[in-house]
Amino acid sequence: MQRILNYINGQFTEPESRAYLDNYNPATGEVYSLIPDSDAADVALAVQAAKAAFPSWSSLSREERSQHMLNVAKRISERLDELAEAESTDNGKPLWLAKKVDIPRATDNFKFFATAILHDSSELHDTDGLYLNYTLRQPIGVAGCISPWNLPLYLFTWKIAPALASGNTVVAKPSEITPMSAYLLSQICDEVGFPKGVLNIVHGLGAKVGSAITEHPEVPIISFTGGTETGKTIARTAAPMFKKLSLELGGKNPNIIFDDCDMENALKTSLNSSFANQGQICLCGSRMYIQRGIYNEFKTRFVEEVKRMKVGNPQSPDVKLGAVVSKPHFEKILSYIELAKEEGGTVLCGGKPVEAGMNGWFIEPTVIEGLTETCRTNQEEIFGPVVTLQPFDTEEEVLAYANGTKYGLASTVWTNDLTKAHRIAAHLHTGIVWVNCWLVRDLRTPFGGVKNSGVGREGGWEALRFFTEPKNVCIPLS
Ligand code: TXE
Repeated sequence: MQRILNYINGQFTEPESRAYLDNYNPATGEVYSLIPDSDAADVALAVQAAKAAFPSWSSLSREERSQHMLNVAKRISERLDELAEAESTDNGKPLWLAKKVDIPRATDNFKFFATAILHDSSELHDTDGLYLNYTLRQPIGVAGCISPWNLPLYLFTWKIAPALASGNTVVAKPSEITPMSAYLLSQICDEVGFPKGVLNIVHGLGAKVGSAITEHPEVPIISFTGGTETGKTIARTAAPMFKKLSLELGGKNPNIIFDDCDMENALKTSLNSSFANQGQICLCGSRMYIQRGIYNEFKTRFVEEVKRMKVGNPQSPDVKLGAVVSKPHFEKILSYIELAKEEGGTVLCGGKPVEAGMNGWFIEPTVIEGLTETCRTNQEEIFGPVVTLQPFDTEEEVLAYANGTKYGLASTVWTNDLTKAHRIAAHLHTGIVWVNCWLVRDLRTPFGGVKNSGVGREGGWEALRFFTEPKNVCIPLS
């Protein structure tokens, strides 16, 4: 069986413990590879390597750093098919989706930040002609990057690329549930001669490897994407050490559909925003609020379309939904569907596991109505192919529903009234608002949430600024 290895100081290494964890294919329910069960000893070696590589990497010219990163981007594109296959096997997502979205985005992440640093600039403040203050933005040191399983390579590179581009070295940990594409990325770094020790990848459990990275005194900056509870644990560890922290956490995103919307577009996009990647995207809309005038028509048409969505073998080009990522996650999603029924919800379609002839963890896309906005089903992140529908009458009412959770990541608004769109967008308590579209991701825009959805912003200059420390230099003019 294939064994994944850590990548430390440019070497493929076994974990110090020599212990391995099982890695499952969620479509078959079978173990298909082994991953290092690393611990603090491996993290210590990775930090040591990253620290040693920092002076040379941070003093390279921007063009040189950029070129190293572009080499990686190019090789990711060249190995697209293999990476997509690995991602689909590891995660359960449809192969076509990994080919179309996940892997190309990993290339784009490297390209985007590799070229962004060539166009960077900083501020200068003239103090009444007496002094000049300029802002130097310098790399920080060893950055810790911890990423989740839902968009494995996409989110791993979304953190690593800006950290590296701005001159830091990195110790990174992919999710233990989906480690394969990160392992292939380490092979790519090796193939293109990426400088040793600049990017180190340590595999293993969050409670061992993730916490060792967070606790390490020589890792002053942490970028994390994952569950809100894990985010709290990381924040508790990082706070007394005064680490710089970016946390991208869960969501319970509202999808608000006004009766003056373009119904065809709202219907088509809402199918995607509800069920893309089996609903396992932090940006998926999980609470659909539909204005009463079109509620019945929208509901009928939406449910008809959902019933037609094919669930099954991630390798088939015609499946819309593959497997959910793991057995515990499968059980969690099903338990939320049971909870919704107990809370008085009516399942309009779906709600059950799908056989798919593969023994894996498949769930029907599920639509539920008849719940209150305050019940647990509508308050807690399910992170699966489950959405609820609820009618509303007024703008004030729907804003109260939309803003009435502890989360605040993204929201979607459907209306053809431009003034209303601006008004609603301004009043939504979320870091991202999409009007008449969903998941349009311009990499330059600030990305992140408010409330329990996280702290800080990723993307564009926000990310480059996060991964650097601003220093004010003041010089008298006379
Ligand atoms: O994520 P975890 P889980 C949500 C979603 C999901 C829930 C839990 O609701 O059901 O979170 O998912 C590492 N110190 N999201 O438990 O554990 C872990 O190894 C440092 C939303 O799978 O947060 C992995 O690499 N690191 C989310 C990463 O954290 C630790 C995407 C994320 O795993 C750690 C995924 C620790 N103590 C889940 N414990 C999104 N925002 O997109 C774990 N990790």
